[in-house]
Amino acid sequence: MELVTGYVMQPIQDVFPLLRSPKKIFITTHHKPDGDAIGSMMALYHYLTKKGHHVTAVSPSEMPDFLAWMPGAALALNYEAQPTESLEGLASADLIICADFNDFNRTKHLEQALADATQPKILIDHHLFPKPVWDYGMSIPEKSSTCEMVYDFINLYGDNSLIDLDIAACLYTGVMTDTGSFKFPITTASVHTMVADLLGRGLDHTRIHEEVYDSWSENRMRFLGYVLIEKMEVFRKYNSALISLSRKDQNLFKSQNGDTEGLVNYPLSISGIRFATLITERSDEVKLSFRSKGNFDVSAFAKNYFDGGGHFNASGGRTKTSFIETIAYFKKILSDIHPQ
Ligand SMILES: [Mn+2]
Repeated sequence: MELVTGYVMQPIQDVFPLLRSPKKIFITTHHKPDGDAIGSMMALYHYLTKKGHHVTAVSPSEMPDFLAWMPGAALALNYEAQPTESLEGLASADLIICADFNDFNRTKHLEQALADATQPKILIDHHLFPKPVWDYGMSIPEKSSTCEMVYDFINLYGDNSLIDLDIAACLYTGVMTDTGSFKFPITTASVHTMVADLLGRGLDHTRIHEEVYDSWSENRMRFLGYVLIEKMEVFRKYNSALISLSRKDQNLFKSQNGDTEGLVNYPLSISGIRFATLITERSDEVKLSFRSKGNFDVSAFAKNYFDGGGHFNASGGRTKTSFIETIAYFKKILSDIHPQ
């Protein structure tokens, strides 16, 4: 995987001396956080609190219901609901840690405040092409998840024994969700070694699977049925499928925050489909999610056509173009590029 940045952060080990005395630490993650975002943020929250630091964890937007069970989730601030407390936490912090994103614009409304902050900034992330704005950190696209990197960070500091069941549950959630329950190619042996370590401590992984995947409302299940019957187009010629959801579609089943989570993956279960796209109409923009199997690089695709990025097999983008025009544009690109 080619990384053309020319930008070098101080290695994460250089942060350790800063953590020898109690510090005020601000941790945040990306807007519309997923399991890896909240998992890595809360694992760091528990670990650093245990080390004697004062930690403020801020999610840029509300966390989805399927993560509300996570240990300490109620201790995290939601920037959209608690902007004043969140910004106070940022202003008073000695250090800033950014987990599971590598461009301030992924935090949406926190972007400017982070850019203006003068404290040392630390990155722990596995997306491609970090912006050159962090002082210290780890940016490793070959890692399965930011949670795996937080686990590495704790071990590097020699604190493996501090991993308790709360930290383990947070870490497991992120690695499980970002690897598609351990099936994506990025699920290396080191992922399984980490999971073995967590299970060895008595982690109840079955409960976590149930909390995350078997906590749907009846409406969400019926919404999925509607989407697959009415809203999925399959383009056999291009080994591709598209799901497009207008705002009206999203309101039909009293859909909740998080109900579109994972929809983009369903078409990839159709034999022969290698590229799946979800186009979602939001109030202020149109959002696109891309997933692929095999050799089609959806990170480059998102970057080239939709102002986005992410990983080789999972990425996203956005546009200010209308929903209808976006669908037409997408179909045109599809016939131009012929994904294999
Ligand atoms: Mn991630």
